Amino acid sequence: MQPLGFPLFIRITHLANLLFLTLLVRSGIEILAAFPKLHWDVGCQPGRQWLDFSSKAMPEDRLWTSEEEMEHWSSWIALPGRKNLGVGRHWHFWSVTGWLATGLAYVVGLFATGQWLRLVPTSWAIFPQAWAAFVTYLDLQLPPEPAVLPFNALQQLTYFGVIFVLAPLQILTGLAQSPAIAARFPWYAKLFHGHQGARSLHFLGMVAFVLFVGVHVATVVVHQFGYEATKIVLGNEQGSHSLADAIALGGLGAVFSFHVVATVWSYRHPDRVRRLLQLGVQSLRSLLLHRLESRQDVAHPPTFLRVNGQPPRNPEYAQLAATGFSGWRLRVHGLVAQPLDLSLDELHRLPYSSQRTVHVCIQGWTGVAQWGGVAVRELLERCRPLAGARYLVLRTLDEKWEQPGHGNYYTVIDLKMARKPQTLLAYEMNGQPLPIAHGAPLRLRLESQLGYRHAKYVHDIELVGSFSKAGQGHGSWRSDVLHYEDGEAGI
Ligand SMILES: Nc1nc2c(c(=O)[nH]1)N[C@H]1C(S)=C(S)[C@@H](COP(=O)(O)O)O[C@H]1N2
Ligand SMILES: [Mo]
Repeated sequence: MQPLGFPLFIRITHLANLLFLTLLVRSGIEILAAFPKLHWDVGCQPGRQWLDFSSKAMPEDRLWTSEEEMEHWSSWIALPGRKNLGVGRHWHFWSVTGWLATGLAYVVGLFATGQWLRLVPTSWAIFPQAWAAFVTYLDLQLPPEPAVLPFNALQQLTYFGVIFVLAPLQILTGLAQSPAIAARFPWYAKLFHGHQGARSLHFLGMVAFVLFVGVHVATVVVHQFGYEATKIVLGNEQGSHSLADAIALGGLGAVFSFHVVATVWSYRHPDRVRRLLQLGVQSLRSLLLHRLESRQDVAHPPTFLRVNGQPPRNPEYAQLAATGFSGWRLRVHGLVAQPLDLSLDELHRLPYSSQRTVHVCIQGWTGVAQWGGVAVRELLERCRPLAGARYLVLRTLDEKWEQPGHGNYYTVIDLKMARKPQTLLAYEMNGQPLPIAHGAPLRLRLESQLGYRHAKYVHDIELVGSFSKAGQGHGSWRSDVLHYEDGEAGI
């Protein structure tokens, strides 16, 4: 057999892989900073985390929100760093798309060129050989250069494990954290012990990747940097060492510069970054996920549920709350044949639905609750949307006093999402009237979507043809202000 060198496709995919992996790690750390704790259980009960990256204690004498648990991490480890979950997620999803394309090109290339032989062990002898190499390393010696492969049995086994076991596991645990997938295929999330199990395993996989890259680079260096680098960069051993070193350093420099530009640009123009990074990625996501309908009927009993978004403090809301919401009304108007104006009692007389579901906050925590109320489709049947109606803008009594100047909290859903059976306006939680902290008197439940779309304190629903005039036009308050995914829910 011919010695297997380092063909061009392997060299190019290595460089692309290095870029995407480092972007994934940094943006992943940014996402972790938004809820810097790891749990195994769906309830994320404070104190029950198995790993904690935060020393902050939450106050016991007042209502705190999950946003206060976020950590501010440096750009040296997080992309972009300093509490930028929204932009960090755009980088993560953009990079994972590039990383998957690179991985696909690599694996197709391996099998198309016969190079798969370099990775896929074809004899059981690999195990004793790998052990022998391991023992040699422990003696601080280098194993002998193998004849056919440019690396030894231990390296081969590790590479095989990384590409065919670790990488697929990262993909599968990543998918299990999508609320749309977990809501439609609850059995799938259960394979990983639910969202929190998947999140914990995804973190451990990231640590394994970082260790692998570190050890991989170190072994290449100790196996005589000049010799290996010449092979890797120029594809043969005859080329000039200094040229090879220059190209290798140039590649590393390009990856480093990309990170610097990405970080600075994320701070300066987060909206442009979102627009650019969502190109293609958003349509792919919508194509894969938008059709998925929540079918949750969770057996797990209700758990602790964090609060996110403080209750409103405006006098109008205070007065309604003081009278048990007796003067409160829900208006449904806009492009409808029959506008509605309902009191809480009238809502209670409409057909009742109830569902027990997992709430998934974009920050990473989850919890289980039983929600009761009126399905949005019941309201649609009564108001009869006109032909031009495409979206529902759900407005709230929440002026967001914590971050003034951005208008009231709101969210946009399209008619298709609105008609899904588990799209619910809830006035009950766990069999009790909805508490103020969780959105009294009425809040949206959108079981295939992230928590920030589930507007609390809803009092006004407008049917529109376009939502460009709602808020700043990005489809939700947190998309406007925190650069979360834009468009209507589910896009
Ligand atoms: N009015 C309003 N609704 C809101 C928010 C908010 O800040 N204001 N936060 C959202 C976010 S990010 C989450 S995770 C959920 C949390 O719901 P809970 O507080 O009932 O647990 O509410 C969503 N609805
Ligand atoms: Mo959230």
